Amino acid sequence: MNAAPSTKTDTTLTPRARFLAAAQGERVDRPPVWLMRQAGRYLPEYQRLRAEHDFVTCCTTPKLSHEISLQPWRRFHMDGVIIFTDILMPLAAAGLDFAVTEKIGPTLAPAIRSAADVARLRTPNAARDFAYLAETLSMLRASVGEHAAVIGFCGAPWTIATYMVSGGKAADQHAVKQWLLESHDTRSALFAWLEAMLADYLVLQARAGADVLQIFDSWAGLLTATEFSDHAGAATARIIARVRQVLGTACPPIIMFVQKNGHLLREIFATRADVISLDSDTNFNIAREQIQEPYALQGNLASSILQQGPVEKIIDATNAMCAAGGLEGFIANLGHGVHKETPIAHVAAFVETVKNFTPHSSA
Ligand code: 1CP
Repeated sequence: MNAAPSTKTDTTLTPRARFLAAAQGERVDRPPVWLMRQAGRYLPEYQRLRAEHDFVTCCTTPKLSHEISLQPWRRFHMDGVIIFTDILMPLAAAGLDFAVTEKIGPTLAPAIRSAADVARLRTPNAARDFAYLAETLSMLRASVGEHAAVIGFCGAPWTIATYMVSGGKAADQHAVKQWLLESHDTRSALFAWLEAMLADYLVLQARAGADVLQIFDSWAGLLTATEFSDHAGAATARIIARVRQVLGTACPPIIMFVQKNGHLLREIFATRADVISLDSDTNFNIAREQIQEPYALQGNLASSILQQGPVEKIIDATNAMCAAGGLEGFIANLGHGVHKETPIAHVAAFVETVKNFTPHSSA
């Protein structure tokens, strides 16, 4: 990708070093691998813990969130371990009532419908209100050492806003999008509040031990390219600039995820994230042609293939994905998250295939 890429193909490359090198666009021995939503409901050991503790307790108790983050890693040894929490968790510190319940999903109350509602939100004090998160991250950093990169994350303002104005999972994302686009005062007040809070939240995670940061803008793929760059992308770009300004050279690589992103690649690039996560409909070569600058990519096996299998199909599709992604600036992942019904053997096949990948695997 770079004109004269530095090459890290040494067989002693640790998983953490491999992940960081790929995120910075460098050449590595094989692609690093992890899965979005790798911790959670497809794992029986997660289900057992959740039967005993509610979701918020799992996130705010470092012993539990550390354990849940490590559950998938103990089984599969991915190159990255993502901290167990949720994009909506920081809102609990703002005085909103947040819960996750079976069948309903996440709920937030009260819903935000005006600039006056935004003015009533408490601005979290990161060091105090997210101390539990810092503790979990430093425990994870100590537990995995060089054997994995620790991934911190947040939701992007656009996606978090869709949950805040709906009081949870939106029944109709198109209606929420329209409402947010038309409600200028509420949107600008809410985005300003979210940007400040999320920048502090990411800085805290980096200082506590996150090696990489991912920003999830799951619902921004419903926007047109212009709407994205005017609103969702602009807000994320300001957060990224702020985090880099505060952390300087210690700033971890930042991965940007949008669920449906084929029409937004240039606009996502403009946020200045280090890595763009591609959905399963977008081809790596097309993405590289569109961006035309050295750039790291992540993705993009379809979560439905991982769920449905069979294993031979997963192996073939994963090898094809790695061949297209290449050894330079590519992180192997799914196009979106692991589905709850995914068999464990399928996840194992995916991770193993990437770990055994050589440029000849998909010949
Ligand atoms: O036990 C349970 O029922 C909880 C289900 C669950 C889990 C396991 C929720 C509620 N959140 C999480 C953890 C989570 N969420 C993680 C950490 C685990 C990991 O990745 O391994 C992460 C990164 C998220 C991110 C997240 N939450 C996103 C962005 C990614 C995506 O999937 O698009 C979104 C949109 C959410 C909101 C949310 N929280 C929970 C659910 C079920 C949802 C989706 C709701 C919806 O469909 O609108």
